Amino acid sequence: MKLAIIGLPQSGVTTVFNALTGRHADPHAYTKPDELNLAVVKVPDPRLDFLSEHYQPDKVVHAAIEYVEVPGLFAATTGGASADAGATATVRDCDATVKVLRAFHAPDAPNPRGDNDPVRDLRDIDDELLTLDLAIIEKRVNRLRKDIHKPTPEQEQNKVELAALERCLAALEEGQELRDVHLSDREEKLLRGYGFLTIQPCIHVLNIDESDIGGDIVPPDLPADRSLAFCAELESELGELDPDDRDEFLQDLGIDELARDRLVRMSYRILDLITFFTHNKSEVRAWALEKGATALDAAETIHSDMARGFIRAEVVNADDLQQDGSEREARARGHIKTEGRDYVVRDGDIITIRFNV
Ligand SMILES: Nc1nc2c(ncn2[C@@H]2O[C@H](COP(=O)(O)OP(=O)(O)O)[C@@H](O)[C@H]2O)c(=O)[nH]1
Ligand SMILES: [Mg+2]
Repeated sequence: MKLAIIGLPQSGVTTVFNALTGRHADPHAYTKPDELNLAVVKVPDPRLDFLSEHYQPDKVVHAAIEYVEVPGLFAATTGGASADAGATATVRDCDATVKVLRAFHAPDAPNPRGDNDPVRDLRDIDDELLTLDLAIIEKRVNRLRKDIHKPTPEQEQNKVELAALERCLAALEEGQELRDVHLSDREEKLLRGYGFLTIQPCIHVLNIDESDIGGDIVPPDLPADRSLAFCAELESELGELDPDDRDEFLQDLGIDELARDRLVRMSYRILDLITFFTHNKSEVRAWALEKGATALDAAETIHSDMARGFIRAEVVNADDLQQDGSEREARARGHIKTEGRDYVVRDGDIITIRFNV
């Protein structure tokens, strides 16, 4: 799963990236589209600590979420060049977007728009994303309208696609995002390849001044369950501290949890992900999986061979195992189950796939 970090120039996109990764990408360097900042961020999970204690493996591997910084998408908003196709394609390829909105003051790095107005900035970002989707759909709809009467093997499918795209087109022309257009499973599959930008779930990051930490600062126009406020510059410095020293700092600053961890948890939630675990002698590992996925999907996530040769899954939930204290006790209480390929995985399941290839 991959999220694109985007925002207007000088809103702190690079600094948010640094806060996420503890990396030191130079905020002043121009990043070319072919040299994108890409980060793999661990998903914190207290159950992994228990499992590591319990199984004593050589290695513990966290689930991970990827973030890619996509600069230059909205330079035109502040008088620069319009978005290049490469940058847009990178965002299309992602599963969700993180929109950075400027709410900090910095005399040595003034807001190119003069004043801070995160709600205005979000509106401009969304308008631009909508325009990019509109351009693709208009082109495709015009093509299909011309060709739809030709009796080709794809004619039936094209009719379904055209009908869906026409609904999307009408919605965009009304200023509605594609996220809010109802699509059937078939339509959704047919349109997936276009990578529409306004269909992606998104998170709003309000990049605030250090002095505003802890304040009630998120404007009411932003959806509270998909918005975070933090000071990216401070958080990027916190990321560099030794974890042992960090907690005291955080307390003094009134910060409950690192922005990185908050953002990863929110990413998990908006992408509708759960975690399952695997273990063997050498490794305990957490994996991200879409909610509603089956044991077979879990097997596929680990290795395609496991899915191909799937026989059964042995499953115990980490919470049960922790309460029961041992495998033996978990078995006695019926908490270790044998499941088939269609079993719907629950968050926290420890899964052992039996397979044969
Ligand atoms: N005071 C303050 N300055 C920041 C913050 N975040 C970014 N900056 C500064 O704002 C400028 C633009 O940040 P940058 O991350 O390069 O923005 P980008 O153009 O969106 O990638 C830089 O000079 C940063 O040091 C912040 O939270 N507080
Ligand atoms: Mg930048």
